[in-house]
Amino acid sequence: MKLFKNINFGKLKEGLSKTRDNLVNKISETISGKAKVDEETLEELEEVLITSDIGSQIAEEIIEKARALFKKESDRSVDNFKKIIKEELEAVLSQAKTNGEIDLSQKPYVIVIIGVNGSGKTTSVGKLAYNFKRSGLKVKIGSADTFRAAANDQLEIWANKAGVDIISTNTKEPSAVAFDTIKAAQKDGTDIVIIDTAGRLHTQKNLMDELNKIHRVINNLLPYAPNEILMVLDGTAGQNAVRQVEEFEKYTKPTGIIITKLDGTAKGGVIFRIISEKKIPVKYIGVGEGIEDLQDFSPKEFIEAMFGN
Ligand SMILES: Nc1nc2c(ncn2[C@@H]2O[C@H](COP(=O)(O)OP(=O)(O)OP(=O)(O)O)[C@@H](O)[C@H]2O)c(=O)[nH]1
Ligand SMILES: [Mg+2]
Repeated sequence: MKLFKNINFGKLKEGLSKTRDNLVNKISETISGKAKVDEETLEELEEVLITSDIGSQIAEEIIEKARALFKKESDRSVDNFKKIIKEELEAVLSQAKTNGEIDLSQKPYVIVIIGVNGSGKTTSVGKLAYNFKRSGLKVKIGSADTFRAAANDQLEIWANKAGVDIISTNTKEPSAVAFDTIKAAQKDGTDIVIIDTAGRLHTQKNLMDELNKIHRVINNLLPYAPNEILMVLDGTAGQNAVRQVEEFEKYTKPTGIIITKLDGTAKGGVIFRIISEKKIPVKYIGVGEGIEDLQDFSPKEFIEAMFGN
């Protein structure tokens, strides 16, 4: 079946306004008033792109492409250049696209949420649960952040808001919580299990190993699971977000990414680098703190929202 469809274009556009200032408006400023995009302008544009978080590799590729297409004088219009940039950026975002399907032929479908401290994991679990529930699915959340004392209370608030069950255990063992959640899900025919985990840094080896233990326990119960390991990245972290994925990949294999806090940051351009360098699909984006503020990610709509006036 199809995943939920939650794209509020206005909210997306509003959320991306600072990223737009940082990227699109700077491009416009560089080329405005010019009749044609000449070599000097292309070099200026390359600099703008490089300093905008999309990464130097993508910046260079775009400029090369423009140069190649600008063989004819008549092609070098400002509008044409904008069109090229839009197409190229959309192509970058489409490099790791999913069809948005989830396979519920085997239930429960299990999603494990991972990431560094404070990236927005628990909030995203709440928002995801809400969206799945709204699509008519039976959802259960596993509170496997046994590290932080208040974590369970925070997740419980989200579970209540979303109107879904939450499983927490008194034990201090995250994998035991995952075990209990899946057992409970099997018993009552739950469609989707979402496991929240504690924030961790790659330098905390015991915590990184613990992630694998959670996966093992899930996989022992359900040989096809976990279906998804979603890594949550804080969009305001800019280039650091790419590094976080690289470090986590040494221990586990994220199948998808959620980028949070894209509202209000100027660093949203990092999404281009993450996709082009890591080739991991961005599944959802967070554009606010509210329960409705998780959107599924669509390259086309993201680009339209970013370039829209
Ligand atoms: N503006 C904005 N804030 C967000 C978004 N997602 C999460 N936050 C905020 O980020 C902060 C941290 O969110 P949490 O969900 O607690 O992060 P976490 O990854 O679970 O944190 P730990 O469990 O401590 O590692 C909270 O204040 C959230 O409200 C988002 O998309 N936009
Ligand atoms: Mg948390």
